[in-house]
Amino acid sequence: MSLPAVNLDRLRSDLFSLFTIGYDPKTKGVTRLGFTKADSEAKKWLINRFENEGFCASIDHAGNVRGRMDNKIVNQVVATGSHIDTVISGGMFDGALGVLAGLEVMRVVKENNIELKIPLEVFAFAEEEGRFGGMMGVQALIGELTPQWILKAHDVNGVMLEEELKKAGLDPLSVLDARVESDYFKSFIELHIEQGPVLDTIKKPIGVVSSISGVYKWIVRLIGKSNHAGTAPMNMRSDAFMGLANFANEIPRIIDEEGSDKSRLTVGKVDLKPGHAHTVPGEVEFTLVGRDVDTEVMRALADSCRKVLSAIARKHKLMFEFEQMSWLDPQPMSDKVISLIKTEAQNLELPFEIMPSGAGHDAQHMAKVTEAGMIFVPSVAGVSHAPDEWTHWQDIEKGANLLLRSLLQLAR
Ligand code: HGY
Ligand code: MN
Ligand code: MN
Repeated sequence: MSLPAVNLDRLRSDLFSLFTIGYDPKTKGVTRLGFTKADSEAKKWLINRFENEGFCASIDHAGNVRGRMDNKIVNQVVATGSHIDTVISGGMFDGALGVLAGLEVMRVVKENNIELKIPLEVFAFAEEEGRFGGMMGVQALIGELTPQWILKAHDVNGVMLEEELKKAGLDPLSVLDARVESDYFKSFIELHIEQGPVLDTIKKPIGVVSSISGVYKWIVRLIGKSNHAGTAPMNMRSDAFMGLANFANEIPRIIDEEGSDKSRLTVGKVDLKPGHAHTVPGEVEFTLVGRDVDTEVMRALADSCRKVLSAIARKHKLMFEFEQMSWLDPQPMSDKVISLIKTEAQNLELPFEIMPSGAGHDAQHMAKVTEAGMIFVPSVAGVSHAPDEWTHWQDIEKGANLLLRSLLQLAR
């Protein structure tokens, strides 16, 4: 009897229809930032998809969408899933693949009448992309959030999380009620695109993730003095842009001296104030995201960034301040789940690569409360967080079948 397999057409059709929510024909990308209208619309769409297939779905107090085959009360599940919020102008697959592959696994279990000892649950974790810092949905589930963080959290434009939660119909402090019992999760596997160039370069269809990089996110401010661009002599300026430019030039040296080949420092958003061509910028606010697979290296990077920014502020007669929006530690995946995924890949005769993840994922939080693993599929040219993020359908089918087999191993 042939083992069950996913139906790629169904998965592809779900991916395409979700992609239309928040799609921008100008950029060809999709924007569904956490707790925006597009994000809420996507959650409603997903709940409908579960229900149209005869499954049960709900939104919890933290905005996580949770799908089950029935609404029987259970005290333990095998979980899978990812996120459906996106970055600005993102691609079709980041997060969505893991959630919709989980839905497809449920359809295959149902149509093949597969008996499961432990029920499956599919999650679309809320706000994974860290609009407010961190990965709020999964951190709420595992009980990592505090009332202080919830009430203080804001995005890079100063929009308060509290306000956005209320607009999405959620009570900010009830977010803490989303926490589940620590033994609720028997195990967790997340299918995700690699978002990097490794698998595409070595031409392997599957990555089995060994560990997930840590990530910290700062909002940095350098405050100098606005002044006339024509009259202010160059040596009498407190020019915030020159401070940032000086820091940008220091990044390669910081990584060389304190980092590893897995270290990343990224300035992704810059606001120059007052932002007029004839005015020396008196202030700059920018995001700084640091990453590495080793906590000590992450700390060394952060310390060095702080020291270099202080020195640059003195040199350019600027004030330096920063706010740490989040610090997520690197996390190893479970050896047991890694070897299970490897065995199922061998059974499917899929070549695979054991590899770390440079991107952060919900799995790095699930790994704190249960045995967690991740399956990667290749990103064409390693591109992600951009409209031209792409993964070939054959690879999607292979990754989804490996997810199916691995979950069945855990749930049967
Ligand atoms: O940015 C990341 O690492 C992930 O996509 N949230
Ligand atoms: Mn993701
Ligand atoms: Mn992402």
